[in-house]
Amino acid sequence: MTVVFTDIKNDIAVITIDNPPVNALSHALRSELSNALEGINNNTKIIAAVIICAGRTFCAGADIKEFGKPPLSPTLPDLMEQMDEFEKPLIAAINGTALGGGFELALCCHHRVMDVNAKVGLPEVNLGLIPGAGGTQRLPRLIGLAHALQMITSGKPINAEKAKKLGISEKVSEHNLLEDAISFAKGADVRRIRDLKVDGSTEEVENFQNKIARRSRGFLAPFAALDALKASMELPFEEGIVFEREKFMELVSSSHSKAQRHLFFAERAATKVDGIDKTTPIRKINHVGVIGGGIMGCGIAINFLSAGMAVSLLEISNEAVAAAGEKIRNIYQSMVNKGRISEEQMQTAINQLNLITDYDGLSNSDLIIEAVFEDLNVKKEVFRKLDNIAKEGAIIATNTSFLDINEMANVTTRKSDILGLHFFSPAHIMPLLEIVKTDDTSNEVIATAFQLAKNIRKTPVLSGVCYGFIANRMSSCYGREAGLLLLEGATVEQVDQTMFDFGMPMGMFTMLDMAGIDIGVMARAKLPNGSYDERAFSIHAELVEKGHKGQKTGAGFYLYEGKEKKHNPEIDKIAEKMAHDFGISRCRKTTKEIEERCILALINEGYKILEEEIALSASDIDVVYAFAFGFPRYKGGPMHYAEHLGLKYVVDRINEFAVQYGDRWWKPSSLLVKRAKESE
Ligand code: T1G
Repeated sequence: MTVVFTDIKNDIAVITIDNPPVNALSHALRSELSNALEGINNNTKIIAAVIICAGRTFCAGADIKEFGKPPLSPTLPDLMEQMDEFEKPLIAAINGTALGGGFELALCCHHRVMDVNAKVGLPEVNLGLIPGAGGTQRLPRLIGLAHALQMITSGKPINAEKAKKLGISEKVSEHNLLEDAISFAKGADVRRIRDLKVDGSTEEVENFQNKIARRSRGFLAPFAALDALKASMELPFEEGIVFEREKFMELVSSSHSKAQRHLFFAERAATKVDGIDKTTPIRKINHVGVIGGGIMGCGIAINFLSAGMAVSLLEISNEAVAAAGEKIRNIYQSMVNKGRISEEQMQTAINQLNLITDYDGLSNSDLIIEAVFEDLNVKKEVFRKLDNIAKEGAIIATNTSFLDINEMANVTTRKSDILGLHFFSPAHIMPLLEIVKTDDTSNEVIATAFQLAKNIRKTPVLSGVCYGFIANRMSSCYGREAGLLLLEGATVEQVDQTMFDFGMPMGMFTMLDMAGIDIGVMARAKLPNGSYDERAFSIHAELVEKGHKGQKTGAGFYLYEGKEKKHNPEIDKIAEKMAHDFGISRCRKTTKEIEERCILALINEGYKILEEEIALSASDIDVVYAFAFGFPRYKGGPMHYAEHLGLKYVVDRINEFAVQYGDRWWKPSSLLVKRAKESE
């Protein structure tokens, strides 16, 4: 299939790239573009050329699927070099998102004309890479080091207005991009970015290193990008290009980049569900009802308000609903204060909010999400009421994070319209949305939920019904091992530091103190005896009994004095007493054991979830854990990490733990054992 077309308009050549879905710079595209450029260069009747892309976007980068395979010529750097030697003015006409290699290709053109809605960016760090086709050498020459540092280490694209301000593009096209690019080409000259000097200093790079240290902790790519940007100042252009390429080749075969590329495709694969495709009807969701004005209810409402939908938020009294309104307003005001949104955007969103105290106010809602207290009977009562007042075809959802949604659906007459939409706290920030289907949820309702997730910019993953679905069910196993390790002699700080060093945003006990230890204790109190390890959560229960619920009470697994977090000696005493009561011997725990107990517990439970078909795929589980709990993306998620460790090694370690600690929990999933054999 041909993907590059050349058309001559008077004395201007128009090269159209058409390689759906995102004009990725595959080998076929590179070869055909190289041939087209050569032809135009040798055609004396042509004075200039425009490169434009068909479809929704300019080239969105190198073809990620080609990474890890033997490079085919012309490679992207070959093509860039050819474009650098192009003798006629070359104009890039940019629509959609020119990203990575696509933006680097545009930087090899002599001028750039951008559609008013277009964006440009170098997001390679999100794939564990650095720009590998000249981006780290050309961008700082064009816009200065400071802006290049920001764009390349954050990976965030910028819009046409900002790109014009920075001098990336010389024209913003409001209406007809091709015409504007052709008319620009008529008067254009040959201007090579490679000939420019970098405006900046090496100190800037060092200062920037400190600035990104915290947010890029554990990642390789952002720091490799700093080295390449430093080289852009210290080395001549050609040597800088060689330096960049060496760094790129190191990264492309690294486990970090393999893991981050895995997550890139896993996130997209999670939206593909058997039985659901473009023909599956999707319901229109213009008006959303939210029941419960607590932290979760308000966060959920903000997602829909920010996406331009009307929201009715219901609470039991005028005081309570007014307080919820205030909470939402304060969250928006802090977004304005941080410059994330404009005053006007805040007002537009808040104007869509309707505060109510009567269920009848939800009778026209297309979707109703309940976020009331986590009690099955309370939720069933809400579902009964909604069944009476909701209009036909309305979707009714629960934000429960662990309760049985089938039981909620069974009290209604519209079971196929019921599902779980499980947001993570803070709901207006955390990217993951666990879509939980019951035994009866229709494909139409599931498809509508996936579309909705896209509209509110969430990363959706489908889960079946079980206690805690995918996310919290796995977390409870990690939490179990963390609790047992305290009884066996590890300290709170040791367990948290180990998991922090592993790459988690924080340790289990810091997370529990932040979320509130009482939430888990209350949830477990409703579980049948023996369904969880009481020993592992005995310290949690003791703390809550003493009124120590975490940060909100100034004491939990740590003591809190203002922002300061301190060791809580009470924990050591409780742990010793509980260990004695349960007959658990105590000794010094190694970091290796702590890490493996916590991570292998996650992995084993992941395989059980897969076995029970609660999750559709291992990569879905990776997306859940990376996007809900911040599992280090450069490790790809627990299931990808298990492959990295080697499944045989994982099974052997689990069996060793079974010998040491019993096989109540350390029984390898049969699917894991089977996969380990296959992998051998
Ligand atoms: N290579 C291969 N496939 C790609 C791709 C790419 N670069 N980008 C997207 N796809 C596939 C994607 O998997 C999906 O496939 C379909 O296209 C639609 O994507 C040398 C080293 C452009 C903003 O990091 O950010 O250049 O699931 O669902 O939501 O320096 O795709 O349908 O089978 O995401 O509209 C740098 C990656 C590469 C950009 C569109 N580029 N892409 O978002 O659609 S590295 C990137 C995106 C590089 C050079 C280096 C987004 C998008 P399928 P989609 P979307």
